[in-house]
Amino acid sequence: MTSELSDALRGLEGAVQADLAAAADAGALEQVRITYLGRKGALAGLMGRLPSLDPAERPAFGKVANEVKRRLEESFQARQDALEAAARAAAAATEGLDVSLPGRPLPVGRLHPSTQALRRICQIWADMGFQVYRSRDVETDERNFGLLNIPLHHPARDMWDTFYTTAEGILLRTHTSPGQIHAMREYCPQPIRVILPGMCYRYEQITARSEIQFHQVEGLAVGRNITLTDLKGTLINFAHRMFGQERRVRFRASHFPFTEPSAEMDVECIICEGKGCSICKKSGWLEILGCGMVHPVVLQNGGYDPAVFSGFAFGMGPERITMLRHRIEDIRYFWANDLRFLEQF
Ligand code: FA5
Repeated sequence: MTSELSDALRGLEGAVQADLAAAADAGALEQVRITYLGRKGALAGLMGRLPSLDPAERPAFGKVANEVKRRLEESFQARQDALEAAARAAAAATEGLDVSLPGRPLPVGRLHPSTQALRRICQIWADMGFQVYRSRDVETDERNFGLLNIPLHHPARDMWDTFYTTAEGILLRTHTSPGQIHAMREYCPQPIRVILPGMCYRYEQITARSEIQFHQVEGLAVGRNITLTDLKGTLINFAHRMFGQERRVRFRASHFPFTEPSAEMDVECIICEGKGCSICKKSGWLEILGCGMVHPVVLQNGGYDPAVFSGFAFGMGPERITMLRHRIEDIRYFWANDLRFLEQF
């Protein structure tokens, strides 16, 4: 009985191996599994005959049957792996990789509108030979005011409401003009052509037009024979490149303690084309910067002999310029960190 069953097991094993080798796809393989290894398959049928054996013969038969079962399952798994690998290789050879499917879009960030304006301004001045000069945000009272010809208790200080620190004589710069002194003292007696972009701070009432923190871009040119004509020609060139070649500009006399003479520069209103609207207060003009010839006292404080050297300087506010270009009615949007605003640029 035992040898008959053992022979049957060996015969079954041979048949399974032959059928596995012949199975050419997943369907045929599944058929082999059901026929031989399934719950009602041939192997289960043979093992079901175990109870009919003499009890003494059962352990030996059970051992052989389990070994056969394990070998068949391994063979089945190996054949399945081989068929799957072959199917993948065939698909890769015939179908290739489909790169035409659209990818999943990634959210892309963008530059802050102030950064965009700063880069545009720096680019235009770079084309005219002005290098960027970085100067500190935390300044001494002397450089922010004194060396710029604004002595202590001078009424001109009222033009710049100031954040003072608890350290005596140390403040947050109210404008980028103290950078003029740093640049002059570093480069003297060489000629200078720099722009100084950076953040300024003023202890002011926050309104739609005024923030307590805003950017300025200062400009400074020092050399021999620099005249008011150079100042005007350079700034007109800048305005035309920034706002359009056909845009009219004008200079109005003004006062800054560190320039003499001083002026403010207006561009024709870009909203109403000079006709007069609420943005330009019916004047047709918009102020974009303050400027002037560097005061002899400031030249001297920078180390230059005003009898030999002259220069011009200017200071503009990129946020105000951006507001004009994009008709932004409130400066507070710039630092409010609201994506609905930022995503428009
Ligand atoms: C000055 O700060 C001078 N230092 C400019 C200057 C430099 C004149 C060199 C001559 C020579 P003013 O205070 O006008 O000037 O400021 C210059 C620009 O900074 C303004 O035209 C405006 O664009 C911007 N600005 C001033 N205050 C604020 C504010 N509170 N919020 C936003 N922008 C401001």
